[in-house]
Amino acid sequence: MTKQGRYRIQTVSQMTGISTATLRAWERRYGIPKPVRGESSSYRLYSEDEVSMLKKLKTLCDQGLAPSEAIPLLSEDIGSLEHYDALLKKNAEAQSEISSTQDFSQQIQEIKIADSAFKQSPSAKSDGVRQAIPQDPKISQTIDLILKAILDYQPIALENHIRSALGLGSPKWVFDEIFATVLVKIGNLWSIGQLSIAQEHLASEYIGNATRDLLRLVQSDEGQKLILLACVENEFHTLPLYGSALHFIQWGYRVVILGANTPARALKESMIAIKPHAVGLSITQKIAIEQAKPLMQSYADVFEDLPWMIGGQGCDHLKNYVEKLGGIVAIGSPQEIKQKLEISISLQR
Ligand code: B12
Repeated sequence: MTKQGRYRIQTVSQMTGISTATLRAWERRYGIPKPVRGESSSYRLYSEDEVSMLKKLKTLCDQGLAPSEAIPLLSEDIGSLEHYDALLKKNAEAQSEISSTQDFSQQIQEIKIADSAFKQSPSAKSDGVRQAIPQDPKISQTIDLILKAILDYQPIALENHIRSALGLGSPKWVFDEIFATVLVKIGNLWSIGQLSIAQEHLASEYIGNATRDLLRLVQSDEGQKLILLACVENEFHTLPLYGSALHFIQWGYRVVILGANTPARALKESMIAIKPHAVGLSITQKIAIEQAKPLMQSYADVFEDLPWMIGGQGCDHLKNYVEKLGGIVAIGSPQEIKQKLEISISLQR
């Protein structure tokens, strides 16, 4: 056995049965293996020790352990497969408290592999795609359970796991850390063909219901400055709008949410009726600047002197144009966005 690097990644993949994408993903995520780089090239070179370690890791993963569970076992002094078996049995017993079958960890394993495959794919580099990396194991377990219920089309389990997520933190925290993470993972899985549109709709429906409940519970119905919130015309991603509403409420505003696909004329009617202090528009799906310009102009015409702000994954490239029209673009830290809005409202009134 040797620690000297000698095998290139393709060879190691053939020797171990682990794909090159997974080898790179494990290296990035867990720091294992740690191949050296060749002196005359930047190729990864793996030693025999590492190949043998990877074979053990693969055996453990094939038997149902996630890499994060299997890696700590590698550092123990494991001489024989009987010892592996004992560890796996112990682990399987612990797992059965969470789920009655090993399908669970296998399915979660698949989600994780698909997730890391997504991160290597060209879509991961496209605009508007957020990466979600939950840190706390309790949070990631809840996220995994919600995802599994979605993948299995299990509405009752989905409802239950969403309900238990609600107990983990404040409404805004639950939305940002759990729901948004699930949604981003769903988007990632969908974009590499690992999740269907029906499953995406199921998730949106249940997470949407829970978020509307949260909004109803946290909202005060009097006394504060009012923000009118809507998605721009042809925008149907209401969940980001709800997420932004939780931010506004936490900053001390009251919100009225008009929802999806709201043209300027519809906003005008509601502005007359409820006299908001500002309007927030949400754009998730990126709109080409040539189409966005007349759209933004139609809103600016209606808002006149009323402070207005656009936010969401699809708004960054509109910054210059919207600012020219007198609007605010929600880019920067929540604190900065809050401050810009406060200044704009105080100058107005
Ligand atoms: C759920 C979902 C759907 C659901 C929406 C359900 C619903 N009621 O919202 C459905 C199935 C309807 C859907 C449809 C489509 N979707 Co979709 N969808 C998603 C998904 C998976 C999650 C979106 C989400 O809720 N994210 C979580 C939220 C919380 O995160 P967020 O957007 O960052 O929101 C925060 C901030 O942006 C900010 N914010 C948002 N708005 C505002 C406003 C203001 C004023 C402020 C201050 C802040 C603010 O606050 C929020 C909370 O912190 C995303 C994947 C992803 N990565 O997001 C794709 C995604 C957004 N969808 C996408 C696409 C392409 C589509 C479709 C075109 C698919 C199709 N071919 O039909 C359609 C378009 C529909 C339309 N015309 O709007 C792409 C968009 C790519 C792009 N950049 O343009 C994504 C990124 C998927 C992907 N990986 O390609 N989708």
